[in-house]
Amino acid sequence: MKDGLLIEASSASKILLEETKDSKEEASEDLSLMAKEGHEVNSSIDRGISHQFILHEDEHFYGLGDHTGPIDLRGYKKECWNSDNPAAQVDTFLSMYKSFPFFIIRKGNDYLGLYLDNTFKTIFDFGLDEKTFSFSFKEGPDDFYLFYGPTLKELLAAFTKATGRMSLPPRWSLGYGQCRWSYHNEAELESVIEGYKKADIPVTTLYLDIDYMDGYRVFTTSEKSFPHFASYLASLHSRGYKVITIIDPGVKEDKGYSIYDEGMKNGYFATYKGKTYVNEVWPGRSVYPSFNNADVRKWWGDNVGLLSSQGVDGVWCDMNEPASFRGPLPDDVLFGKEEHKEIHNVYGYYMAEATYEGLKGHTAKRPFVITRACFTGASKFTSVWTGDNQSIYDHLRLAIPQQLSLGLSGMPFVGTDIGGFGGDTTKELLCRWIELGAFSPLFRNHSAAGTKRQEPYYFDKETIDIYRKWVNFRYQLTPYMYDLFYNHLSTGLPPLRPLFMEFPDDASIANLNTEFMLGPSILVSPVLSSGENNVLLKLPQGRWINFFDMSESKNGGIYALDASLSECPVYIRSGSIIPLFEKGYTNIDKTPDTLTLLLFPGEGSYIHYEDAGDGYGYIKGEYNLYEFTNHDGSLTYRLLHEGYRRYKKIIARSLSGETTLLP
Ligand code: MIG
Repeated sequence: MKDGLLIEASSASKILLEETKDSKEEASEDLSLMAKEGHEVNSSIDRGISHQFILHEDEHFYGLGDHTGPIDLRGYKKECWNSDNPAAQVDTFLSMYKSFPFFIIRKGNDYLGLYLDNTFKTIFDFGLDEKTFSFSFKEGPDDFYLFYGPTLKELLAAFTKATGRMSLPPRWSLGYGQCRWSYHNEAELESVIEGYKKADIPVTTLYLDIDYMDGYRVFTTSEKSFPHFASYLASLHSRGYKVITIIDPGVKEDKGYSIYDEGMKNGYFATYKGKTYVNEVWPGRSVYPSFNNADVRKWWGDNVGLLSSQGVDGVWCDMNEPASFRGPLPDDVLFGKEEHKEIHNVYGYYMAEATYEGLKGHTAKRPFVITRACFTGASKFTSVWTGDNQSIYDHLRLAIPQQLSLGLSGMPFVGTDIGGFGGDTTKELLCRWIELGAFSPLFRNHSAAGTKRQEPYYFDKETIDIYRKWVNFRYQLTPYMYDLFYNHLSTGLPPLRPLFMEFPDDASIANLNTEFMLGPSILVSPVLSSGENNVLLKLPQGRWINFFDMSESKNGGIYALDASLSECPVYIRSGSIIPLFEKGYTNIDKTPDTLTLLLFPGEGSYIHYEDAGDGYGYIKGEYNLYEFTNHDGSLTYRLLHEGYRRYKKIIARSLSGETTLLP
């Protein structure tokens, strides 16, 4: 694309995108005085190529990964430059941990996606001057792709087809997890297990943060803290738990440490002015693997394989922006032949790829990776969490647009640190967060070292009861959540969806930041502020049924609803079928014998996927696919595919009672 060239993308002769004639290099203002006074000076003013488009009144902008602020980016400026910024995340943050240089323009009922295929720092201005919007960058290719729906769902299908979708995650990854920086040893993990048992709250995954390592040396375990690492993990497995361990990219500069020595011998680390580049992270002086090199990824993956052979079930990649304690890496640090300024935004992507391939190559199970930093297309390898939020209501609220924006950027498996990572949580905040978090694919409570303990059993009986209610609810919802990942394979759609994805004709709900859909059927409207035992529920046009009381229904509109501390309003689109596992289902490795279908009043159909929950048997056809149809409370079904042992019992529950079907 040349500067000044007019491009038009039109639907039925409507112009959807119109480049201004003076898309060009922008002049930079002199802000040095402000900088002298200590103000943060926007680094983005020094631009190279800029594409500028005419902004119309009816245009709104979405996507760009887990940016802070509202879901509609109109009026905001953002940058893609992966950043580990420890300050409390606020709307004006320019960049977060991840880069998704992809945004969606909604113009009336039309949707246009624009993907800028450039890994260098890129800048997006969604109409600060109220006349134009633009994107710009100093370096890298001037290549961008347009995706046209016409619907948002079709647009996302096309975009994820081009950039990649997530394959089926292991079902256990949808279970509940407890994390803390850090559980230091077996005794601490045992006390977590005990705490959950006493509280009668199920937990599937236990996380080990950086202190399980020997002096933060990646791929080691501490002899002192975990002297019998593999056999201890085996003991956890025998009791039904999964274990996810953190790994960091920074390799300790330490002669005699095999990872360092091997990497040095093979030239696997980044260099600067002819020498291995050293910065500082948790292990002290550290070096950075060049994950953009396939040999380095293979080597890294082999080490991930060794970790998994000790019993680690999933791997959590942190600090891969990459983070550095002694100032940022210079632009011209070399990762192999490529400069840092080009690799920076894809560093986390490549680390996640290396980690995923390592797991995949070393077990017959489905890999599960979580990463903090990544780039467009990373869903092929990894899930994400939104990084270091804080125990504040602003971040409970932010969780909704953040997760929705990730989904609109092609990332389906998302979650936030439940309860908030930094700072001390409160009883009320924790309760409200578990109610929201129960709908996130990644369902994990995590908190920082030194903060008030955040495991639910440290709180009073009321908190424990509320927490248990929502964790149990989530385990029951497992088949619906898993179906959404099956659905993602063919549609590219995320489980968490903004209302306008499902109800594009209702402009009144398009920019809501307080509600979301889980899949096509479940609308969630959590309480997001302290002291408020109510919500202002906005329902799109149609008929909605209370999930917890099928006899109560509402038409589209706005309602003031009570929601006591234990309640989170959940409304179901009429005619929906919601599959549940039985109360008490917590052994998430096991496909249960019974499936319950809730048939909400109205007409609708639903595709349900059943398999072993892990491994690759499904690729050989070892799964069942059911099509259920809801005729206002009565059920018919067809088996679309049979390749796995079937449920022994299917129960259909509707307003008129319960019927049992033998499959
Ligand atoms: O500099 O490993 O976002 O989840 O607990 C902090 C310690 C490093 C940042 C991660 C957080 C994790 C923490 N890590």
